Amino acid sequence: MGFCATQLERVQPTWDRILTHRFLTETRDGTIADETFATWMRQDYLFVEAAIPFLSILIPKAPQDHVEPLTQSIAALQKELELFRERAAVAGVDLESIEPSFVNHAYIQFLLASGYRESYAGAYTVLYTAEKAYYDSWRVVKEGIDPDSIWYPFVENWAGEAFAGYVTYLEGQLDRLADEAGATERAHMAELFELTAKYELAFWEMAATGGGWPGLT
Ligand code: MP5
Repeated sequence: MGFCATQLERVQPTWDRILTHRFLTETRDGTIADETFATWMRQDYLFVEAAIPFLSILIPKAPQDHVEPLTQSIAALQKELELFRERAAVAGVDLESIEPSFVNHAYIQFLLASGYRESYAGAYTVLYTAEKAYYDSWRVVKEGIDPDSIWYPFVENWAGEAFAGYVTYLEGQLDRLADEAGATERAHMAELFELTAKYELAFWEMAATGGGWPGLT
């Protein structure tokens, strides 16, 4: 079994909590409150903005055959930000003067620190786990959401065929990087995998409960 399959099995309890999270099931069933979805939109807009410098940091560390795919991923994120702005306009959600929630702030710091401090394989682990979590999460939503929902373009973005192909590509590459890593590095990659899965769960929980800071809201 490859590294990714092994890790997905290891973190399965967390992964199950992600995929059964009420944010996803309520979005799927069309019962999500507009303000709750708006919280996710504002916070994820900031997260995607931060993912651009994260990917940029990886480029100088990347093997040559990863440079073009990483560049393409950055271009895809720019398009994704456009999708957020377009949907926000449709839904009347204000994306101006927004601040990261506590959980989002922590996740963004973790993302950028991983980009700067970890080995390429370590940072790539964070990338794969976050993308895989979004793919699996939006597949849950796709199972029942009304295709006329104003949120459907987000479903198409992360649960469509193009993104599925991207996640499969990342999986193959991460398995290869893990094969090439030594035992110590591979164990650290496993920690980063688990931590990213926990952040993904925390992100849905934050979206469902509001984007405040402890003690302030
Ligand atoms: C992704 C995301 C997917 N947009 N937000 C979170 C919290 N996790 C993962 O990443 P991308 O870069 O939008 O495909």
